[in-house]
Amino acid sequence: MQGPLKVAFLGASGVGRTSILQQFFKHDFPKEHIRTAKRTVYRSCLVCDTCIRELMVLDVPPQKYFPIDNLAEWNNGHPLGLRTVHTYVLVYDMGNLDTFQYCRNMRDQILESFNHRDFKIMVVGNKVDMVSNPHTQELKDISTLVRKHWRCGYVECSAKHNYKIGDIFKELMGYPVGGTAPKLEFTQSIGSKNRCTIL
Ligand SMILES: Nc1nc2c(ncn2[C@@H]2O[C@H](COP(=O)(O)OP(=O)(O)OP(=O)(O)O)[C@@H](O)[C@H]2O)c(=O)[nH]1
Ligand SMILES: [Mg+2]
Repeated sequence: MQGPLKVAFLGASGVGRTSILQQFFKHDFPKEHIRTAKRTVYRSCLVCDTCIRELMVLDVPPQKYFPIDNLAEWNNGHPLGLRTVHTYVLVYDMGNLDTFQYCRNMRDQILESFNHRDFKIMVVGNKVDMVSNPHTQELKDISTLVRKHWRCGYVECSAKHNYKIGDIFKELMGYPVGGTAPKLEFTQSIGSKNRCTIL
């Protein structure tokens, strides 16, 4: 088996990073907003079809700046391990599109800070349940920008309703979920094919 797949969830405050991870790893949805004050690590083993992979996910407090080099990562006395990650998951709140700006900014900083591209970036739109019309031009533009121009995986989900949370992890495991804008129904999104399960 390969070493653990190391993933960092990044996003503006309150977009639902912790809720997504609590929903996936603990089958729980924290209704109150308790700000993440220090790094939390979730570990598990994922099985996706015939592929098994150890997973290590970092939930970190919102970062204004991505550490530009290893020294910067160590300098603040609390290294977060952000420079040794395989996939960065940039989360925004679909009910507050201003939070997408954080994703743009963080993506630019990540790309600028490395002289290699041995990592992936994916984008997650959370709180789709807060959006009355998921087919607005603004949301289509974000989806097109991420999928076609950035060439990144993109999932629209609701941590509250456990809707498409499994798809985030399928995508992380290398099974692109692609897809159209979600329908306004909240069912568990893990179908019988490409099943992604925690061991
Ligand atoms: N309606 C709705 N609310 C959500 C969803 N996901 C999270 N929330 C709510 O949004 C608030 C913030 O969620 P958190 O998971 O704490 O957000 P976070 O990104 O971890 O926030 P920080 O750690 O402060 O940066 C909480 O009140 C959650 O209940 C969702 O899918 N739908
Ligand atoms: Mg949090």
